[in-house]
Amino acid sequence: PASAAPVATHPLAVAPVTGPPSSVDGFVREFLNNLNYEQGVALSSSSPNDRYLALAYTVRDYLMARWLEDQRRQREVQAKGVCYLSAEYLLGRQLDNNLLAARLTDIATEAMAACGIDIDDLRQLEVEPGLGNGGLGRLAACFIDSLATMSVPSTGYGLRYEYGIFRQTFVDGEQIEQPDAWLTLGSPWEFPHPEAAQTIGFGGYTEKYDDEGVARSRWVPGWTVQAVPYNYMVPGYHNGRVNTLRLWSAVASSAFDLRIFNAGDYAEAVRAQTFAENISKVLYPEDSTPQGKELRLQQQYFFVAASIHDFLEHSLSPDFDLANLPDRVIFQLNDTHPVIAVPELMRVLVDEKGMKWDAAWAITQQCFAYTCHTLLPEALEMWSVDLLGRLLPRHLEIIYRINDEFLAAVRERFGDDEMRIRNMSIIADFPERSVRMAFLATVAGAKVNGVAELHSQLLREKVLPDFDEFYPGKFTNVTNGVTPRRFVRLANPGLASLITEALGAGWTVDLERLRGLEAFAEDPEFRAKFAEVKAANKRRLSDVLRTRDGFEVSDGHMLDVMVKRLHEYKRQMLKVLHIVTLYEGIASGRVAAADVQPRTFIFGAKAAPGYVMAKRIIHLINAVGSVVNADPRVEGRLQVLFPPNYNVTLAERVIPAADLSEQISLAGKEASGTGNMKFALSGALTIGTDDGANVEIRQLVGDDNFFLFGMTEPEVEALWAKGYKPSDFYQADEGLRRAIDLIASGAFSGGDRSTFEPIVSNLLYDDRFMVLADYASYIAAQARVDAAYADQDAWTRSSILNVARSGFFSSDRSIRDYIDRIWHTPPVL
Ligand code: 9GP
Repeated sequence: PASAAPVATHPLAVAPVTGPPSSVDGFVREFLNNLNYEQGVALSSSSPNDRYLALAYTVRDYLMARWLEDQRRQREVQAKGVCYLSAEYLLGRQLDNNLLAARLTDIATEAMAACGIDIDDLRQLEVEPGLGNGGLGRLAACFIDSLATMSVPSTGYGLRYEYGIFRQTFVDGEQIEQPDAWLTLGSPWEFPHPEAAQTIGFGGYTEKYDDEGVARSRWVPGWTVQAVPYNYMVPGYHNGRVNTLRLWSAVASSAFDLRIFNAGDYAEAVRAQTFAENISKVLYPEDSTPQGKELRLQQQYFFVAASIHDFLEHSLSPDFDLANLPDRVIFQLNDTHPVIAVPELMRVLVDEKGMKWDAAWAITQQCFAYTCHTLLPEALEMWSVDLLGRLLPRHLEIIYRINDEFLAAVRERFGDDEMRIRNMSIIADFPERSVRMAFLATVAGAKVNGVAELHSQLLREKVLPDFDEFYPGKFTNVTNGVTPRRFVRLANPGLASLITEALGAGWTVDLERLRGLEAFAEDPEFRAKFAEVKAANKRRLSDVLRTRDGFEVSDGHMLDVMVKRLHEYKRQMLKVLHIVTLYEGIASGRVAAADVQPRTFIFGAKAAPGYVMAKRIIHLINAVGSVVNADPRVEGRLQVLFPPNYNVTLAERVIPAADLSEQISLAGKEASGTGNMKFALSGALTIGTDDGANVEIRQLVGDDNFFLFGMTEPEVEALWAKGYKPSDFYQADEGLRRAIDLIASGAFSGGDRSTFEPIVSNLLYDDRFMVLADYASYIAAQARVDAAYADQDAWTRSSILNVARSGFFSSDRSIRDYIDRIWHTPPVL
């Protein structure tokens, strides 16, 4: 492995920081060089993919000197930095982001034009790396963007899944999952470093031994896998900084068994190789089977162990005293997925570096911090002791000891309160003996944070109350944020220009400046321009959906958008009931189509492959769409569109076009949401519950510019306590009855009543997420939306105020909060 000591001794060892000349001619030269020497083709015979790759290489070349310089500086300065450990990074396309960061967009566009190439055609070729499921992965991508833009020394660590989140298609309205082979044509943005591979152990046993009179433990793994790092550039915006994202790929320690191969058993010969490489094969494999669970734990340990070793070997000077580790690094645990890093660091410090347990534990407790992203109990991971002991026997011993000492401290403080001890134990006894990873993270972390004010409060009060009492000051909040570079500058260029015209440049890195737009909300000329930007964004979306999916978006409709993972708690069902209610009114003749506000409803959502109810809801949305869109009685005034395979690239088109943002989870269930922030920053008005970051959005944009509905979290609790009977709500509300009856009648399933029966009975007799209880309030809020939309000018004013007051939701502000409250890692300028 490369030594941490600076090696660049010759003055030309690092290219000049300025990089290649920033001129159109310079860019063309560099591009043609890459086409010829990297792709091995002439411009005249190059394929579009050759050109895309050569363009990407050229952008890389411009960033390279900065990147190398930053790596050198980070080694030299030895400042405290952040290692962000995350199982997901939902990056989106890289080309535009990197052009923007390096101020190359115009030059590259002109240079391509000079070569007879439309840069837009190349943009479309990029396959986004879908290395995440949803909000959590996209948040990680926003955070590394902000860290680079704010010049904070940091590395993002994660997994390089060969197949990202599945590609969703619909067959007869039902979700079908296809593998996402994002690497087929090669990714020009990654730099593999097989020479820096780490060896990661699994299985085996532990043993005690005598080390010159000191009793010690060690782990003897049963098998190993190689972790090969792939580096990605993470350029800061216009600041000349480039941080690193390092994703690990699994490779077998020995390729295959030549003896078995020669004997003709080809499958057996490569068995070990396949087994090892499965570790980074697919994002979050289905974990409803025991094999799936084991693979997931393997993934988690694989990437955090590789990351910790990588940091210790490559980022510290050779004579570094590990006692000072907390002065050099904070490992941020993004949810429970990387928490196995805690016993791994302990094992390295105690078993490999020979440190005393207490000293190692004191260090470990300062080197980790934990972000919790959920309130759903099923999302707080637990690993069975049986599995953990088999896969990571030494880590299990370490966890037991951490737990013993922790519980002893609890006893000392609270006496032998067995109930409390059982509630706080890192090891749970029921339903099977298992390790509660969120508890381990809380005990080990210097700080624990939730991701919105309400979430952090509920985390303290409901999920981990005993811990909050035991560790005063440990819990804090950092409200999520989103990067304005990708979600305003790139996704919404029309709005970005309008803002710059009004406020000058600078807002892209100081989003609170958007406040300055408040005054413009009162200016009719500005409102007209703003409305034109929205109209243009709708046309852009319409073009995309036409080419991508063959959809025709009707003109003059309100765009009512719900895009997010499909989960019952997010309540896409409530949206469906609203649509069915509107449709039923028209179909029954009680409401004249002409009296209905024309709306296009856009859905985007993937359901976890094993989540049967979520997949049924997808089927229902498509079925409702087919019927509503085709019914002449509707006169085209309602339209339901569900483009498949919602991803970052599509989000960048859908969000800027939206009029109405649906954030309708049951209060107390959505930790934060980040889509809600992107919509508000694009001028969509929110219809939402008092949940997650909606609360803060509403407080900032004001009640007049937000459509609030539904129960509050305490009201939800009170209704549960009283006894919730969804069928009572069904009986009591005629509109609700009609909507549910229409679904139950088979109206959306060709007369077959059984197709959606499970959804109907789930709503009537279970309804864990209280869809029926919030229905009336939701319908009333939608009527307020219609009334407000009727006055287009007033709507535009509200829309401008949403943008003006959402500057708080920049991920730069989140990172500043992390630095102040948790990391204490000042920028290195
Ligand atoms: O469900 C939360 C979502 O509300 C939040 O915005 C996002 C980022 O903090 O994390 C999601 N959580 C997960 O994906 C799993 O815990």
